[in-house]
Amino acid sequence: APTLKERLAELIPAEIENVKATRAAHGKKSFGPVIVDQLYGGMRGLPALIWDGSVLDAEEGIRFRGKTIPDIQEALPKAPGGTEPLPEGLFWLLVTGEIPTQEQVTALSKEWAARSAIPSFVEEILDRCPPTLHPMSQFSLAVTALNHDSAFAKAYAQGINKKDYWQPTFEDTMDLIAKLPNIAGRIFRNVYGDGKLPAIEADKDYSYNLAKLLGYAEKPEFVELLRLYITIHSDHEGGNVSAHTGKLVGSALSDPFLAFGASLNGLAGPLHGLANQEVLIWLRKMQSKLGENPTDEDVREYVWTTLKGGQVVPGYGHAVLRKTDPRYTAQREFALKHLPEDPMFQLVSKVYNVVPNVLLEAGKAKNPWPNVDAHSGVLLTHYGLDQMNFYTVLFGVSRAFGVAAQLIWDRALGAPLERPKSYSTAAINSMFQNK
Ligand code: AMX
Repeated sequence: APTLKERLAELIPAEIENVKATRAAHGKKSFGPVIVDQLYGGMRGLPALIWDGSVLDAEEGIRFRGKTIPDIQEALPKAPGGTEPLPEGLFWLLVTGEIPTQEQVTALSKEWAARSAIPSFVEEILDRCPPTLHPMSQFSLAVTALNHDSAFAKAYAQGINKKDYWQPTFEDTMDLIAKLPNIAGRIFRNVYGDGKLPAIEADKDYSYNLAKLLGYAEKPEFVELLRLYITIHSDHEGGNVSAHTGKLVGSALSDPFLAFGASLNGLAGPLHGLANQEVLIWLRKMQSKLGENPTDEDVREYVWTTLKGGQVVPGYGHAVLRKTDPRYTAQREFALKHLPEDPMFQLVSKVYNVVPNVLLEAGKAKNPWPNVDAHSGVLLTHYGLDQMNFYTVLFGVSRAFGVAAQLIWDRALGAPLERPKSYSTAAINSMFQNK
């Protein structure tokens, strides 16, 4: 069976032809008008990017290469004795559009374990960070610093031919993904522990090794949770802040470490990936105010207080989705299976019964339903990982999968520099003066 790189080499020429044919057939067709409000409104709904790994439907949620979350839970290879998909398989799917064999997934686990070591100067950068520096800032520093050994940057400096860009890009993205557990683990141990880190096991899967570095290898249920977590957080089409940033920065031929470092800085914002931390803080505050077992009415009032204070309810709403996020549902199912009695999970369920109605009543949010971040923190907390400001780092580890897959294809297909047109308000006013 071919390796991932061999399979890619087979797929790329046909995809280059496919894109050519698509552009020849549809290149001059219009998606409809662009209106001025979209320039002021964060470009919502503006068709502007190609992203092959996944497509998001407002009602149905995410599909990875055409497959829903339940589809991939069914189809992707599992760890021995496990029931959740291995993220290795999801990466293979994102990159090739194909479901890998168990053997191919095992080979990927081994390859990532073999590439997992980080340079000692990056360890030193992390060790010098004050524990008060947010884990996401540390994460971004370390990922950016990996650019020191970028195969792409080196090949570019040596004058690589354009048509070969994808090869060193592939090598860099494999290194990037492989090294993230050692970075995340080191941040975790430095900030919350004694800084000592166990070694990655060469014959274990990616999620097991990440769990081990965090100190959770002895909890098989937690390892399963990580497999699910990384799989469902990996990719959410191309327009979200972290994905789009990675693609944008990559379009300048910045190498994958620079591109993904930029993604992480976007993911660290409270309206995006930091929301999982925000949700837990918000729930904790609610618990301390209302006690362990609040009534629906108490929760309702608490939600109204949040809104009246000019704050958002974290974990609710979405720029594209208009229904409950299937990533929320997958986590809820995990909780129903493994921790139905957990008091925090019950609070999350209660919040789920109350918040959408309040948001509807308030009448502003276009989507009153929960997103992925409304649930993830509670699952992690259940197993003892209650260091909330670390949560977005785990989101970042998994978001690398989606960004990496697209970076490889962008270089394989010769994606150009991104450069949309901007206008000033004065220009808009003069342009439409008499119209
Ligand atoms: N609580 C309170 N108000 C909300 C809200 C929420 N959860 N979601 C949206 N609104 C408000 C907006 O702030 C906006 O108010 P404004 O008109 O005063 O500026 C109004 O409703 C309309 O916003 P929208 O069109 O529905 O949402 P959007 O596309 O502009 O933003 C999002 C989407 C996710 C940023 C927003 O719903 C939000 O702030 N949610 C809470 C934070 C969160 O959970 N983020 C994580 C999203 C998933 C992810 O990226 N990881």
